[in-house]
Amino acid sequence: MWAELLPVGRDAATGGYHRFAWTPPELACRAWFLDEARRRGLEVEHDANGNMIAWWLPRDGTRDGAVLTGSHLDSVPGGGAFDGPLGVVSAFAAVDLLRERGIPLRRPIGIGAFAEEEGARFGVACLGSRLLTGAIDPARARALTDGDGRTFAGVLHAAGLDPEAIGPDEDLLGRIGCYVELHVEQGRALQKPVGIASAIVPHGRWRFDFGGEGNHAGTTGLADRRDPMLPFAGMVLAARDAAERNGTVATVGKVRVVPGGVNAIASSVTAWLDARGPADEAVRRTVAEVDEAARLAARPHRVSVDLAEESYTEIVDFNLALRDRVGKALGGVPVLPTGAGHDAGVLSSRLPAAMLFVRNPTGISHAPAEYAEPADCLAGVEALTAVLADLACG
Ligand code: HGY
Ligand code: MN
Ligand code: MN
Ligand code: MN
Repeated sequence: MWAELLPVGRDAATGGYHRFAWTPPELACRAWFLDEARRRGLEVEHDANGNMIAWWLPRDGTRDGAVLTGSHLDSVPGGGAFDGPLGVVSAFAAVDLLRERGIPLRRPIGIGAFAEEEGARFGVACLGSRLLTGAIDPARARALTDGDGRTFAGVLHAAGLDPEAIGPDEDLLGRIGCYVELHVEQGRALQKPVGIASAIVPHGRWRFDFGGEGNHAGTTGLADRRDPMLPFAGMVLAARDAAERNGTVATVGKVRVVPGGVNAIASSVTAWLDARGPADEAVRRTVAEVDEAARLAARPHRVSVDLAEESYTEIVDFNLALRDRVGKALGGVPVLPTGAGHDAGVLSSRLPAAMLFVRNPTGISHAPAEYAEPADCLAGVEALTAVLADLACG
């Protein structure tokens, strides 16, 4: 069960998962979510942004002061099996344990599946929770496009949602007392099966657009070229140098070359920079230095450079009171910061949020080698059950 949490969208050749928001594999996971909720008699709420919440409500019908848990179902391209689904599957398993153990429910427990957490399709990380909390302008979100030029508005419409209705949901937020997300560890720090997040470091992603001139690879002399691949190459190398200088991490993992022909000089190159680090200004300095290097490399080739910030999250220090309470419920487990962004980080701008991590022996994430031992996954379920029991039951 744990090793193949949700075998949907798995590439048999690489073992990687490809579950972009609102594509068939992720839609299949959405259908799985609804089925799991239905099997448990949980009422599912869909907000206008594509987020889903399966509610276990107390007998007296209370809807306020809810404890929300869950995570996301989408993945990065070629992602691992656990990032996202582990939090959702564990939430259903924790509700099952609470019920089996007859622990009386005092406050609603919601199991959330947030939309487009990875931002792999439309470019903005945690798009669903950013819309829910008002952290992104709905008009900007509607206009976001995927690699095939489809707009987010168009995809929502095709999924039966009204693109004009997206945006903050104050009624839903007002009903939630806190959010606790369980997630596979994305690194290799945990020596125990379960840990707690202290903070999420500042992190963001920027898009570089390099504009050149398409031409024939064989008949165009070097002096006549405006090749955007050259400043792009400079930008990639500059990202590593800037990260080393500033004590941050910077990654260029996605690039789009137009037209992408072996024998055609590119007319344009779009490249994305992911930069993160222990302090806001170090991340900002990293990006500024990459931008400067890209422009310097572009000048002799008469290539244009445009830089756009796609999403940025400042440091998230998780709510201390909730973090300590979760730690107490678990009887003391390691507390550690993370360099990975999560919906819990976005939600923490509007309500107390906490994160539980389940040990990852490979330390690898966003790749097929991402892993968590079944025994550690079960320890994660027991931990989430204990936290939910403390916060919502008894
Ligand atoms: O990119 C991240 O840090 C997260 O895994 N979405
Ligand atoms: Mn991820
Ligand atoms: Mn995740
Ligand atoms: Mn995440």
